[in-house]
Amino acid sequence: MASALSGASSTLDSSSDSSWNPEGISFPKSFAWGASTAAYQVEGGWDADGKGPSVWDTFTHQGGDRVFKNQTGDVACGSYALWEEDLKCIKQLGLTHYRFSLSWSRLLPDGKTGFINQKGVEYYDKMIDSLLANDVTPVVTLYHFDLPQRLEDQGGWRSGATVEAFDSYAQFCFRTFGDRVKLWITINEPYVMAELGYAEGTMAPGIKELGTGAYLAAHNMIKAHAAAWHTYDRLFRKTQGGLVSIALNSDWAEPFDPNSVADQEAAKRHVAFCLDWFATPIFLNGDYPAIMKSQISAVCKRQGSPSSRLPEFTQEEKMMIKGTADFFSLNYYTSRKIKHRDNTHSPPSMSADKEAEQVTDPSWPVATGSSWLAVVPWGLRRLLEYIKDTYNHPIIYITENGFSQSDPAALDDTQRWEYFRLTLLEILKAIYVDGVQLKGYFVWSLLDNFEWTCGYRSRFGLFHVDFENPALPRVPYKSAIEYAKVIANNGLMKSHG
Ligand code: PNW
Repeated sequence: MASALSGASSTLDSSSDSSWNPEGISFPKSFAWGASTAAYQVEGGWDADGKGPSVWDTFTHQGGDRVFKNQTGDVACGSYALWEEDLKCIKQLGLTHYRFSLSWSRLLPDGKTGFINQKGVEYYDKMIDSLLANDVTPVVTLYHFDLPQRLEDQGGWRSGATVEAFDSYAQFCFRTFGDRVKLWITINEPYVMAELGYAEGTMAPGIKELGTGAYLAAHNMIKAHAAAWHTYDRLFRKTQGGLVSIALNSDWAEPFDPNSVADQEAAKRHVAFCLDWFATPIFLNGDYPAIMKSQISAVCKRQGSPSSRLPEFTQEEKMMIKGTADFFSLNYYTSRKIKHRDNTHSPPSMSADKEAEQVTDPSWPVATGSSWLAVVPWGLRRLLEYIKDTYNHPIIYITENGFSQSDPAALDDTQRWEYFRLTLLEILKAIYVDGVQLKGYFVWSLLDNFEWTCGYRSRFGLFHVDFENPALPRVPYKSAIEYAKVIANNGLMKSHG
């Protein structure tokens, strides 16, 4: 093992204090140890008991080779019927927290509160109650990519009507489950939904509007998040005492040539166009990052357009959006090296607006199940420090981090556990050297599941799921067994040899 990764460890540990070895040091008291899933990726039961269709049901049923082998989440891990099996996995790991998402159209089949599907409420009641009975804290995402199809039919995230529908849905969920759920995430990864769902169109709903779709969808998602936060604040915070945030994903970015000012600026833009796009308005000032506003309007001018393709918030909206998160929820997977790229002659798109080109360092290992996932544990530490410095030292939870294997995947995933171990070491440095207020770490994912356009080819689970076997048995990978030890110990054991 050491030999396979020795190169990786040295290039991956670029910290100045690599002599300080935090192995054997405990994580802070009450550190949250979690795993995450999302409804469409695990539940199956796509039309069971009155569930309405979501955009992912439509997208996968349309075929067209947009998903690996035209696979669907119709059955997935069968968690809608097999919740008890998932609970066994959660208990076997000894998780303190479990993050899952509610299927909006299972609760509200047409997306609106006029008709409530009681069977959906019962399913999530059962999950929440049994988690609490086993001392596991539920962390609930309201919306994880699976917009009700009925709302998409009315414009989806390109329409202001979805902002209102989301706020009503959130209010319904807070009222129904908030007596027991104290940690809420409104929207998962608005960046991914906006860019891949509404601009590039590679994910559901498959809208291809390069240059405008992502900005418009993100604009409405930010407003929807803020509205839901205010609804919680106004109607539920006093009685329920919970916290509400939004899960933001980001790469860490390093300049390709550390001595090039152009590359340094491009690396900043890479993070700005992903993380700060949402975090600046929500955590700081209600408005988009200055670097994004100036960059996009400059590019638009060059393209002969007098106005920017980036929408503007009104003064009132800025006041409404500012300060609407009670903690920072970060999903981290990978890092990139970034070069400045002149895009004067490219057609409008967000990637052209950004004028940055991504390069992966060939010395970084890549997760076998996802070509985009270069394994860069120290990038997480840098990103955490950036968040601490930029967003006023917030409380942070890493609500997703993981490494995929490709199907078929061996239960002995020693190499993957090494990636987790290196990541946990970087987290210890972030906490104890950098003073980041990091309160929890959630592995993506509890189970191998439907990995969006990669279908079942890309396995992120701590538990292997045999999708060929109708019983969908869950079996722990070695990583699950090692993670359970870390949780029991509240820290890594000193490695031997
Ligand atoms: C996250 N990309 O999504 C999601 O929150 C999970 O649902 C997903 O399974 C997990 O990461 C692993 O991919 C992403 O294309 C989707 O770069 C796409 C990308 C990154 C993250």
